[in-house]
Amino acid sequence: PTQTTGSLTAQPSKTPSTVTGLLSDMSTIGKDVVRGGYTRPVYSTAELELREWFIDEATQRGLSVEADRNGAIWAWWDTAEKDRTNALITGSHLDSVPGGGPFDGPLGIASALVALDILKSRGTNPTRPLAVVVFPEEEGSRFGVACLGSRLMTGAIDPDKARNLRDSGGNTFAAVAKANGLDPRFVGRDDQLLGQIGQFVELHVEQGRGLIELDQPIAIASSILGHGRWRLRIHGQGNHAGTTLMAARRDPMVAASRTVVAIRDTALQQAHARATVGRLQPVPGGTNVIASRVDFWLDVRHPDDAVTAAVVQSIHQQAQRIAAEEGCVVSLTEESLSPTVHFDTGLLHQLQQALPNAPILDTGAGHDAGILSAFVPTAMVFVRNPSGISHSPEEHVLDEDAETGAKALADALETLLA
Ligand code: HGY
Ligand code: MN
Ligand code: MN
Ligand code: MN
Repeated sequence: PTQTTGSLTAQPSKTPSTVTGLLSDMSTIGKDVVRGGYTRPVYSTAELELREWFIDEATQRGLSVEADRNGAIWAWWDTAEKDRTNALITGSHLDSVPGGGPFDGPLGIASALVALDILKSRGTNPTRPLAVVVFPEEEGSRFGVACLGSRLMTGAIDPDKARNLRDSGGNTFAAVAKANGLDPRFVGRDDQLLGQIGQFVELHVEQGRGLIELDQPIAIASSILGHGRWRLRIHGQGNHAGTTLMAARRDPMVAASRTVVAIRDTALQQAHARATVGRLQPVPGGTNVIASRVDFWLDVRHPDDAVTAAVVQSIHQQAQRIAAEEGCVVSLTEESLSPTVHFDTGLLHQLQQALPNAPILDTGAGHDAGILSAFVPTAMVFVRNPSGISHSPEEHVLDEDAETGAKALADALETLLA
């Protein structure tokens, strides 16, 4: 693991950075000229470049930077005694969805660095250690499982299942992790690290319209909607587009398309349900080729985990009926499942003391904080997104709201340190 030592107070005074300044440093890394926005899959050149940038920023601040067995990076502001118990952790992720916005993840990392700068400028001398963490593969865009890094650290995913996850090029997580300095034999639950964490607070861009409607710059999170991912695979008969009569076809693309509409119709029947197919891959994928197989992924979310299960079961039954009508065969495989998360009420009340004007909002977006909340008291702070759009180049945060968010995070951390 990358290891540097030092203490924040011993550093040459660095002009306190701004969130917008740090974000603009990152803004040239991983631009996607085809999709627009940013494409920064875990362990891609772009994400590795962002990791290096983060390590440099943290080292400049005198933080002790370490990588853990699962590929997360921890930048520690240690106490003089170097005793790492009951640590106060903040952080987020640097990886993105394909064509994502510049704030989903990086806003939390930049705000964490600025919040530590603010604490230092206030002369804070922490009685307990702080750390900024960068979790890998939060989006699950490369290996298919969201929050892979925090799931590994907490034991929320079987290490063997993780090692064998494959990216679209067929590379296993084990091989890619090994190529990036990890020993895949040792990925998995990290009791030592978990034992050091007292509380975790993640700042994140809001990925909805809550703060627009409330006309507020920041909010405290109450809960995260339960959500899961399933792969639907429909086998048909591949053939030539020109020589195969329509009546003789068993076209999985037709079965998949009918199923996608059935998915939308099923979700519309359940208040608060959200069901999405954002990724669909015909095989072999030629313009003049009837596909032999179509893979597509289902993302279902609902506050009640039992409703999520019922929606998925109904979709599976409809997919089987549709596939049979089209002379095809369908299989459904669960890839990841996250129950609805209610954040720690004690920690939420402490944040309310620090941020008395901040409303309380729930979210439909998953986060590493959601995974950690099953193991340590966890909270989230959201920053207004005037577009109300995320997982898109249209995601946005106003400069003044970005700085307000970092100050709010500093106030929250200071309250928790007291
Ligand atoms: O998918 C999500 O909700 C998160 O952005 N990973
Ligand atoms: Mn995110
Ligand atoms: Mn995201
Ligand atoms: Mn031909």
